[in-house]
Amino acid sequence: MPEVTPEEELDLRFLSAVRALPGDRKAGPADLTAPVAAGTNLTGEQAIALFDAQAGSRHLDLAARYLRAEGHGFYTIGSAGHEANAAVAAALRPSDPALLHYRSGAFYLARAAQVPGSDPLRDVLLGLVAARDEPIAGGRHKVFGNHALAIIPQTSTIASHLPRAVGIAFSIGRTGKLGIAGPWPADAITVASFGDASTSHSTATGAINAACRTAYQGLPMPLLLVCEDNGLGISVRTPDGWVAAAHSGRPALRYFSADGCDPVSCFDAAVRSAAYVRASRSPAFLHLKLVRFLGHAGSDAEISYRSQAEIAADYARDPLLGTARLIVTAGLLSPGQVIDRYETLRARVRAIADEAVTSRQLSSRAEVTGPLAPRHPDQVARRAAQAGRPPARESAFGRRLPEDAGPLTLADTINRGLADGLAAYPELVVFGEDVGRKGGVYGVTRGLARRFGVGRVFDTLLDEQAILGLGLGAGLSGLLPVPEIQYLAYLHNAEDQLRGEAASMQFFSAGQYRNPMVVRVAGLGYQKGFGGHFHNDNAVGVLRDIPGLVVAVPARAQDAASMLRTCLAAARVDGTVCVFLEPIALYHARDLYEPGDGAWLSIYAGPDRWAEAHVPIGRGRGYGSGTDLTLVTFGNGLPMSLRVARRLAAAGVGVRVFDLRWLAPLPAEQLRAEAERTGRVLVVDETRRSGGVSEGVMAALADTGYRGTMARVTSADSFIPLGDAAAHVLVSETDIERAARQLLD
Ligand SMILES: Cc1ncc(C[n+]2csc(CCOP(=O)(O)OP(=O)(O)O)c2C)c(N)n1
Ligand SMILES: [Mg+2]
Repeated sequence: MPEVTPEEELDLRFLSAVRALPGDRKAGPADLTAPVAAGTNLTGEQAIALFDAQAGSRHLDLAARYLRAEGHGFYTIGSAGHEANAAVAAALRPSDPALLHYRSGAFYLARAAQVPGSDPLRDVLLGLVAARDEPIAGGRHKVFGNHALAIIPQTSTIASHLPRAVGIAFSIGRTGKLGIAGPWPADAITVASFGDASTSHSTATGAINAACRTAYQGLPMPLLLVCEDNGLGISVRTPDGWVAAAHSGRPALRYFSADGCDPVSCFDAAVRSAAYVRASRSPAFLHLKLVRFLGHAGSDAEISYRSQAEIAADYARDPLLGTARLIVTAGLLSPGQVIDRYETLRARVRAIADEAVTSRQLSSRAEVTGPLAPRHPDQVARRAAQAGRPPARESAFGRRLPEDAGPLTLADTINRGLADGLAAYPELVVFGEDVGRKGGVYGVTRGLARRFGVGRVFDTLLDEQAILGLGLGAGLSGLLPVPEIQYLAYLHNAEDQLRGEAASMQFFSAGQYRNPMVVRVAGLGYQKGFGGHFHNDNAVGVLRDIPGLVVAVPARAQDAASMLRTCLAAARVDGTVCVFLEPIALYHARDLYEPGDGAWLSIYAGPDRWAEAHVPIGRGRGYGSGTDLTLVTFGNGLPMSLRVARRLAAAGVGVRVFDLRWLAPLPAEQLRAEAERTGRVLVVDETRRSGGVSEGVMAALADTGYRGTMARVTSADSFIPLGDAAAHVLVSETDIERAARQLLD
């Protein structure tokens, strides 16, 4: 006899258990609108709808396996054993934003059943075969997402959706308070589901903490956290009782729990928890105790870490069987009728699957990358030139408009640029550690909270993942978030929220969801030995390789406000995710060549000059017209290179300096033209020798066909030490001049 596969076993066990249910349907038609039992509001109709969603989900899991075996399917992580989550969808509204665990298939089906015109079985099957017509990711990922169902797609990084969920929950109230039209109804609640092992991930603990703390502060946080607890994270057991112990009794978080194999218990707990969150605008933790069938995924032989007896014991706790039992014992359907429904769904899934395998997959690189990072530079230029109406500017600046304030530093210019942004975009919010009352560690946001109110400029808790998560949720909710990360070194511990979440959202939703964002980051070295590595961090490689991410580095006041306007406009027009990397050492610099020359200050351009001053994304800036040598640089390298250029000019060498201004995308064509004017390029890169900017610049020169000489001078592959020792690792003017002379020889 051929061996029975786990999925056949699951199927057969369910069928025989239903057949064995006692008795036939009671005489007379049951009242489908009445509760199925005393003490619950779950009606017969709802119980049957739950069963349909659960059975549909079960058949999708079986289909994932046969599609894989037939060579058509690419994904086998299923929802079998977790189908109780259908009750959560039943307790919510289809307009409540949902961010789902990869085992929340029955939730997906149950929600779709509330929205006319949905075809969730087809949606999921198209996902399994990576079809181009799949409704959310368009064949880029198998994920539960659907714009019409307010289901926001996830990456597969454990818990990475939770900071965003907190951000969305926060933004439901904040958009209302600011009078901004957002996509969610004012009384919506956010739901996020995840596994038990995931609750231990720092991203989850950080997000749950952020939700609790926000609610504890008295701010609205309508968030329903749903833990689908099957007791396992792949092969690793979650200690018995841990999820309850860790999440019950937490400040400002109401804990609910239910037995996943009992549909009445699940439905009641879901209804109570959702009602609590909706009415109180406070977070709740709904703990569903479930089982996991069919191993972690198709490739996982769970028999290697679980006993046969343990696996078999789970069959008695099958949530689908629990619902079937309820339906039969409540006299709603006979066992035979339950089986008929189950078999009808099997046939529908098979028929759609047969069709799905003929659907087209993404067929070119251009098609795959199309939604990654759309760019409409003309629209961005127009938007960037629009100022807030005069009264908005007047209330932003009072009687002293920044264009009349005389020469400003880089920090002051960014401050005025942010104020102009706040005046131009009513949906713009500025937040981060210390940005509110204190006005930032370097005073860059000084006065903004006072002038624009703490609803728009505010301090957050000390958690970079939560700060970016707030940006992710705010961007999706109609706001224009400008989060600040206090230092570049502290972006790294939260970087996946930019890489995995922000930058991938348009890609994995085929452009249906976007999270516009301008992340301000203070960074880079040269702070005269102060602060050591963590305040002088120069590691930007980690940003430059994120697909679609824009990285701006304004080195001087004259460029900073224009570049900021471009980033804000691109975020608004194209949903662009921008990192605006501000060189700390230049924030308050005034002079360039000699003390007192004031050459690093600049008059702020008034709105009548914004169109002419516009700096498109990826447009660098050239200085000088020498024909002997091109210095290519950015950030702190710019003033150093300009000084070296002047010294070389005194020695009769014609130098031009090119400031990249954008590290991603690089101004490749302009770079080649600047290089060809001299045929000799020295890249001055304050970041590392390995993985730093100069590698990309030299590759871009080679790629664009530049055939002249090139060399580079960089900082060391080192962390930056405290005190005078910092000078040994950071590239210096002496290094630049020496390398330039060598190149000229
Ligand atoms: C950050 C991260 N680390 C590791 C993984 C690999 N991984 C995928 S699922 C999983 C276990 C998750 O267990 P749990 O949260 O309990 O969810 P379940 O699969 O049991 O429903 C792991 C370790 C991942 N996806 N993301
Ligand atoms: Mg688990």
